[in-house]
Amino acid sequence: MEQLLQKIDGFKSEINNFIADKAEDAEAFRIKYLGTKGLVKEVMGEMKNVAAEQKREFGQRLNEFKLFVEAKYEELKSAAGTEPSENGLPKPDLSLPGDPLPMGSRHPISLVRNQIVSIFQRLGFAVAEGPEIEDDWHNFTALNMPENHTARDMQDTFYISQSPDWVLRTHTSSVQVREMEKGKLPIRIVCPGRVYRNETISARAHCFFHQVEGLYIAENVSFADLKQTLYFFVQEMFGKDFKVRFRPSYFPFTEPSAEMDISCLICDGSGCNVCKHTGWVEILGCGMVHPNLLENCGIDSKKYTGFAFGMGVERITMLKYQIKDLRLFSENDVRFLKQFTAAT
Ligand code: 2NL
Repeated sequence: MEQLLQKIDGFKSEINNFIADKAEDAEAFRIKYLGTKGLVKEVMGEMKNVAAEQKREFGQRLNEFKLFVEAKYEELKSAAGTEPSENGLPKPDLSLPGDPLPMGSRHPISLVRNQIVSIFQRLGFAVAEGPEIEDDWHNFTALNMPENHTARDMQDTFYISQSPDWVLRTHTSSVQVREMEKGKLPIRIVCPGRVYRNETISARAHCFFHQVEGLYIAENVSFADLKQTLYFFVQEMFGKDFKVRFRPSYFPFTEPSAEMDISCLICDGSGCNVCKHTGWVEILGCGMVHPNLLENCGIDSKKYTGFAFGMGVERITMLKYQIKDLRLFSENDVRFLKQFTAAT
């Protein structure tokens, strides 16, 4: 029996040194030591050759050995990662946690556009969207900018080379024209979207940017309604600690027209680079819808009046987050993009 026990101890050190890199190695171990023709079965078979008075002790030692081999097998299996499956490939361990996916964040332009849109939604404005490739009528002519109108020169336009009648829209006013043409009144909409202008790319200009335009047409809509709507908007957007002013301006689609400024949020009106030492920053353009536009779209300009406004989302985002270069918005540098987190 002594000899047998020594043999078992020899196997123990062999077993201890067994290494399984793959699931197949653990399986080879199982076959070699725990299989029907394996070593454990073999030494168990020695029982019959052991003297009767030693059977009890030998049995105990054998049992210990079996447990030792089984424990080692479990260890090798988990070290090799997986149990072998019928097709020989490692079985996936479904209890393991998944690979972590890095959390993305919304683009700052999307965040601010959503914020602008939701402020107007709370005032009862619906959202309207339309095509980015527009015909001349919806982008220019209907908006009081007929062929040869000087305002067309103000915006360098991308024309579709196959047809001079098609352009990349230069503003989302074209979407509002489409809504007016439907003839369902009153109209109270905001139109967010991407627009295109043929500009040389720099810190302050890009060949595409984003706008939110708004339009309200009903009976008896006045300039006072316009002012109050926009007061509400800037207060919701920027807080309440600043001054607001309207300056007379010109747009072909509105009469009268105005631009809205707020006192500079950076220097509180005392003068800095952001406000170019004027104390004021321009936020948006607006005005009363020109009667020609209403008539162009089949709306009775004697019965209905309306106001409209338009703002650049990049401009508002730059003010809000003090971003100095427009190009950051389209370069997709994650070091820039991951700094923006918000619920919307
Ligand atoms: C600006 C100024 C403006 C409008 C857009 C508009 C649209 C229709 C009728 C009348 Cl359908 N007006 N839009 C009006 C005034 C200003 O945008 O600076 N945008 C970035």
